[in-house]
Amino acid sequence: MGFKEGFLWGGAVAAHQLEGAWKEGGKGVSVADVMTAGDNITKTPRKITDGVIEGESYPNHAGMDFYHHYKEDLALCAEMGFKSFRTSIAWTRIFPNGDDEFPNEEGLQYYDDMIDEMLKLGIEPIITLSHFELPFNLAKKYNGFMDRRCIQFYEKYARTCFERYKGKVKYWLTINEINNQAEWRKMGAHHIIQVGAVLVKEGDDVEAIMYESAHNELLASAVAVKACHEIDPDAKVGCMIGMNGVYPASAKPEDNLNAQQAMHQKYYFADVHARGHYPSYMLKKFERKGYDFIKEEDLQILEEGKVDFISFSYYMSFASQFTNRFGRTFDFSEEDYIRNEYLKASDWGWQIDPTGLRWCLNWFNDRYELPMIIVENGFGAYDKVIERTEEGYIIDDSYRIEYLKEHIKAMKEAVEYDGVDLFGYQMWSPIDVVSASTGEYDKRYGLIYVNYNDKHEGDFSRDKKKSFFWYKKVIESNGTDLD
Ligand code: BGP
Repeated sequence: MGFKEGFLWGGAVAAHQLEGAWKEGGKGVSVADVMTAGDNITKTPRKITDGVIEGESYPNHAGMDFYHHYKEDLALCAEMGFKSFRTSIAWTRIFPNGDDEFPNEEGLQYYDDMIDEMLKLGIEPIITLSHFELPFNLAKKYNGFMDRRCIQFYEKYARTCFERYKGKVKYWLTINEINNQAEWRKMGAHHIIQVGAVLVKEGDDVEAIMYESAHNELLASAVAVKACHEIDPDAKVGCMIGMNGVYPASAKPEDNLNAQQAMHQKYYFADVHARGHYPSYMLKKFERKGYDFIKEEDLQILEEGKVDFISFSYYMSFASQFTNRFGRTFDFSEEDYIRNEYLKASDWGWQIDPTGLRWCLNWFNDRYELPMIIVENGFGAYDKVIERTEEGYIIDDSYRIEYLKEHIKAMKEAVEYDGVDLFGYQMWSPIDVVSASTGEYDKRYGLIYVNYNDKHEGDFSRDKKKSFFWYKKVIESNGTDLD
């Protein structure tokens, strides 16, 4: 019973949200570098500017200064007993413009040192190749993944990383939350630029753009999987899906079918990654809409680039109601989401649903029967600094402990009762980071506090929260001591 030996307990971060040093070490400008700070209180969304504009505030430029603090941060993770650490490589540290002829040695060396540091501490690196930080030049010059040349640029970047870190990195993830963009109706251009560096203009057919650029991203992922298998046969490559299951609002058959269609629309990406081909329901949709971007030769590329495992993030669940918006086609729109009266939500409206994690683990398992790892799960909150306690913490984040505890319990049930093949759990994020959706510093997820805030006060010093000590015990006991 319980988690297997060597279970990869740990935490996950992303380069653009943590590293800062946006101009150091030969780094180029990424799409994250042109995203301004938003604000949850005033409901101000992040803006994507046309390059870096003076007078605007870009939180990813400083991040949490992990670039200079990574040794200290990794040592703190090791103190908690981390078995794994997930971060991403910033594409722009390796190929500053995305289409450069040669890689930037300083960037390659930086990650060499960071990965060596993890290995020295007995921490398994899990590396994401693309986590919302594509070169901005690819967006400007090619309109990102709308242009098939970006598949080659991504392949070159991926091959460079596989060759350089061969034998050191055993787990790679191709594209972070590739499926987020399926929610383009709610998020607009935001996710499409984050995932694919595609700039959407007024009057564009966003739906057509989303499906076509996503297809090219799926091809890029497949090409990378194949390349990794050739270069380092011992390494494994996974997809990364942003998983937040959709429940029907009621037992009404139409609500049920609508929720199923929502799952199709949001998660067909996983079908392509894991099965190597599009599911029939998507091919039918493309036929209905007259999309013809899938070429004959693409089929083999997808078939040869099936992933070895599934990785996913899980924060919340959704519920949807049939509104007849699209009639009997049951095409889904996230505008049909309703508030789930059985769930509480965070200050950002994210509905807290630990049971849903077990549901999602089973959904993946039933469909693909592949090994799985949870690479993000956590609670964003406004933390309050208190006097240092005798135990040594300065934040009492019992709410975060509660969230993580209940989710770990649900994941344990999925392992013990449902027999899902789970090889790791990484909470998001061990260190406070800049929020991806809002660009806020004050939306904190960390077990480790970073002294910096939305008012740009602080010195980036690190300190422990109550959850730091709790998670250490969880790992020490391999998930048996959750109190
Ligand atoms: C996922 C992203 C992460 C991360 C997390 C929390 O969507 O992969 O990059 O940020 O969500 O989201 P946020 O930072 O918006 O609270």
